[in-house]
Amino acid sequence: MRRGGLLLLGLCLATPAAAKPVAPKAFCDALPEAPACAGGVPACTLCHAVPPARNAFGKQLAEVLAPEAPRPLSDDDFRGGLAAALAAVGPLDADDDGADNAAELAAGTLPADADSVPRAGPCTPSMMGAWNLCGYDPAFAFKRIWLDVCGHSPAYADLEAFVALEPDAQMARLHDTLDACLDTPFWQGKDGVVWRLAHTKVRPIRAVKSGENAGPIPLGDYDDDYRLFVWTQTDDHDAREVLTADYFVAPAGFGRLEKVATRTNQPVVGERRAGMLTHRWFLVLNVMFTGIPRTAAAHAYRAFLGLDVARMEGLVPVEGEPADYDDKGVTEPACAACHSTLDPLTYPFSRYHGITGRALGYDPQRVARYYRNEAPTMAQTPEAGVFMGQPVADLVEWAEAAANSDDFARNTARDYWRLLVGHDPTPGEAAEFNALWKAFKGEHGYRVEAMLHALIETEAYGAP
Ligand SMILES: [Ca+2]
Ligand SMILES: [Ca+2]
Repeated sequence: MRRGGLLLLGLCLATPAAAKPVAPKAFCDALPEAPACAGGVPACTLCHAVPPARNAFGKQLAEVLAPEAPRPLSDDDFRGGLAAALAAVGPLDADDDGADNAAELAAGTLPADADSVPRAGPCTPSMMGAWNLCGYDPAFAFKRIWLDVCGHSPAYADLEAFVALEPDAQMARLHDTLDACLDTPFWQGKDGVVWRLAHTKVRPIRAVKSGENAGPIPLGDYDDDYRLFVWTQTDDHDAREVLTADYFVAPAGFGRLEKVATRTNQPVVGERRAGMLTHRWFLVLNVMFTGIPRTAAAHAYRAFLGLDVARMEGLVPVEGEPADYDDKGVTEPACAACHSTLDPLTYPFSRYHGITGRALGYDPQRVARYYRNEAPTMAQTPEAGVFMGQPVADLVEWAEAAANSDDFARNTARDYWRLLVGHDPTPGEAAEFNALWKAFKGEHGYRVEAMLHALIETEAYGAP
């Protein structure tokens, strides 16, 4: 076994024996409405000083968590006992700040930090400013929509006319304004707001771009990735197709886009396509020359689901994994904590070529054909994998499961929340944020524009 494999992807933990990768998710299973779960799962610092050392709240919790069970606790004992233990320490005040632990968890403040205390008392209206500082202010929202979505302030006469409207008419005008702005090049054009929102998912590199404005070593044209992203996020389109599309999106002149069945630079055949995940650029960048391309799975998980395996997010360990087909040493305890999730998440990516000479696109024999000499068990690498506990036969099924997951809906809503509200949902905004991503998955039918109409009605957006 190669010890160098221990550093693989930086996923190995310094303290495997004491780490509890299941803890953040178990917490949210026990207290799903806790504000700390609004943005995904709580930070380790809820219970730990520096993991594995516990803070004052973590110590109280550990004392009453499954007291009869052997130490260190198994994951099952931990999960099984957590809800009762949280209830038991609720009336205590770990940080002595006057608010009991239950009140702090409900308010989203930190039960082990005396400087973090639930805010008392209602908001007091300010008489000083033009905006209504105590709640939703339609005039503030009106100006904000103009700036955020149309790219400039409203004309003074428009603002005056808006303020003169009755409240119902003001709300109707806000939605009309949003609709008009959503159709502007500022919002949905090339290099517009939505296009730029894809930067962290695409991770463009000018030097290896092909197509228009090609670099010196043209390997893939990521404009296709941006176009698919913009298409899925605009008009009446289903945002999940960023992961499930079996089509491409091409320029159609005058800044317009159109769906097409093939692109000459896109080698993956129709029934093997999974939206951006099987675009040439995604595979060039994330698969490259790797037999078991863990980077591809980790990037997809992070970019589209908001889960960073390296930060122990989204870990759902699979029995018998990691099998370590490529002999990278990932069965070491320090690595296995993350790789028992990451490796089965990666197998479905292993049949897609990255940068390998003439062979491009999908090849069911790719690992056996090109990588069998890398390790004795390499050729046994399966194509089937596991996505969050759910077996998937291939990447198309992987993408389908991902697109339908709560994490995808939450991450998509969070992208726009960050963009328009300006920061991650705070504990105080958790109720509005949770309602938003659930509506996106439900009544909005994964239409981003429908979700944005709901977002502009939130206090978080419209209260100055
Ligand atoms: Ca307290
Ligand atoms: Ca506190």
